[in-house]
Amino acid sequence: MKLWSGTLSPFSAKVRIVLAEKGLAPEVAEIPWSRANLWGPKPAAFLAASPKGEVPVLEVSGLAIVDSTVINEYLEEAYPQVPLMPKDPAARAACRMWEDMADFLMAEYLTTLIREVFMKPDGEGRDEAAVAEALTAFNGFRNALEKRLSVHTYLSDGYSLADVAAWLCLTFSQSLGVTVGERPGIQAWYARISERPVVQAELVSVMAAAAAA
Ligand SMILES: N[C@@H](CCC(=O)N[C@@H](CS)C(=O)NCC(=O)O)C(=O)O
Repeated sequence: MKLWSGTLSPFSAKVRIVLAEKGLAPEVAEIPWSRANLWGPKPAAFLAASPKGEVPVLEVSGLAIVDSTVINEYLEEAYPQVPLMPKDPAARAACRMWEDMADFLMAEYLTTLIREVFMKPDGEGRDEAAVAEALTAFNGFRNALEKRLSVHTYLSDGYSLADVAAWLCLTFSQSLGVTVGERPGIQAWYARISERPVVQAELVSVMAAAAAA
């Protein structure tokens, strides 16, 4: 098994956490990120495996699996010994919807914050309307999370793929100025997820890469 991954890619982080939670340690090939070049260079072997030129990609027995959600569902089916989804079909649908919501925010609005906040640290030329739209979207997500987490321990029935995606969405957006605010349900859940050794190791690695970027 081989993972094409980017340390600063939240979608790659989703897969790294799930692999580690399941006790899997594939060979990892890094696609670097820099302020000057963004993602790249991208080796020919990576571009052959990834039609969109995006990380993550998991190569398994000659098959290149793309998209973090598809990869994680493959891992869930191939390595069910450490389950990260509930069994009940309705609960599985709810789990997938949380993951999809987190993925949507990361794809649409984390990108905005990276472009407008991370890449323009002095604020010059910043598209404030785009930033405001992103902050509103993150606020709506945090409200939905708080509604669930003020009465439940996890987003699904037990720690799941949904918690991994939502935790990454909050972690990456917090590093770009989105705060959780007075939301005790999220705060307790965030601390609970962060305590997991696999998640803690991922956090250390991402923070070190972000500091160096
Ligand atoms: N839907 C995809 C999104 C993957 C994605 O957007 N990856 C970004 C990094 S976070 C990427 O590789 N971008 C390459 C580029 O923009 O050149 C997934 O869930 O894996």
